[in-house]
Amino acid sequence: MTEDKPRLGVAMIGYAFMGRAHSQAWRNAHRFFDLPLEPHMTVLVGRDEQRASAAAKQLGWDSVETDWRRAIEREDVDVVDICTPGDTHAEIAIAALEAGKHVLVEKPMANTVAEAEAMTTAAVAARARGVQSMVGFTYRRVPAVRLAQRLVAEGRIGEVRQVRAQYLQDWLADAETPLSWRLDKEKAGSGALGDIGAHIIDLTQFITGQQLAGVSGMLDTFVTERPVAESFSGLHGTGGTERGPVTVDDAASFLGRLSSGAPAVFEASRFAWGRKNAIRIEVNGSTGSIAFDFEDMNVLHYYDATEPAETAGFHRILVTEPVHPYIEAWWPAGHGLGYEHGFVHQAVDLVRALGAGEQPTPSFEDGLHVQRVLDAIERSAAQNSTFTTIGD
Ligand code: SOE
Repeated sequence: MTEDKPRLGVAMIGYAFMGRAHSQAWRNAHRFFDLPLEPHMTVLVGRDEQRASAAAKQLGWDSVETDWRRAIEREDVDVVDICTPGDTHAEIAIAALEAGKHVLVEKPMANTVAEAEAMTTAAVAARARGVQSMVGFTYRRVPAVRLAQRLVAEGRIGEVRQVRAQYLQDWLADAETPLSWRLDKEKAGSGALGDIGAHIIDLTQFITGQQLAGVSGMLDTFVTERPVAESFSGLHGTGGTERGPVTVDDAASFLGRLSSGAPAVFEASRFAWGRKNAIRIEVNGSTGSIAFDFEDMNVLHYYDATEPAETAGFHRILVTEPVHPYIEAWWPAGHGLGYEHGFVHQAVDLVRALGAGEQPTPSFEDGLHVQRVLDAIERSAAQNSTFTTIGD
């Protein structure tokens, strides 16, 4: 069906939780959506040849490299998909862009503003040569989130007055959950702040169409030492008797002001027992509200204050109709989508932009702004939550 489409060779670096999520996206995108180019799962990169080969076989990659530098030199590679910890993003992304490869990088884009700036400089130079780049803020691609963004842009809730956003998980609430790279500042940059706080910053900016102009934050680390992992897979592992330090925040609480001056309240925690992947965002406007919770991800709640008071109330919109974003390519109404579909939609949007020779979104400029927000929250927290303006 898609045989005569031009080929798009993909190299994916890293094959843990995110690598698995991206692999199913590369496998399915062109099978469900009509794309201008056909992605090929050309090469998976991992340092340990045996483990990388086993992962490549399981996930469907054609070949393996143990050095990412070799992968970005390959002529059969057009896109480099970076699914490694944050401390490697800048070096790989810049080298790939300079080698003429399009780049998709997992969030947060980098560990520091300086790295994100260097990546953006490389992205701007590459764009002039037709080489594109994108940051993987996947939740933008959840149909209900897309619908929320559309309703706000169409003025269906009027002027944005207030936002409250939470990203709550509980995989660290057990003090015996062992250490992993996500708890190491050198590797991850920050803790809940960058890992999941970055998502709600991006979602807020995406849904409202506004940037955060300033923030005030608090960072807390509840468990400062944990068992060193003997084995780890996804977010869970087994620890031994040796213990090591946690060098990042466990929870980030922050306030922000959008460019319009509207206030936004945020909370990111990996310690919220019972909350597994609860991304909740509510936007109140002058004529209505929208509310979303990822734990019920096929639903968007919409309140239209212009309706007669007698019957007004939150509409529970089941976002599974063919008229809803991305749905037509999937299942009949009511059958619903899951976590993995956001990654497929991300691959779809990237490939469509590449086919059209356009810059995909979110761009590295968008990612850099999120990085600046993260940095401002850290600086604010270090100064007793002083309100900190986000610089250019
Ligand atoms: C861990 O908190 C994590 O895997 C994040 O790193 C991802 O971005 C999120 O999608 C799921 O949770």
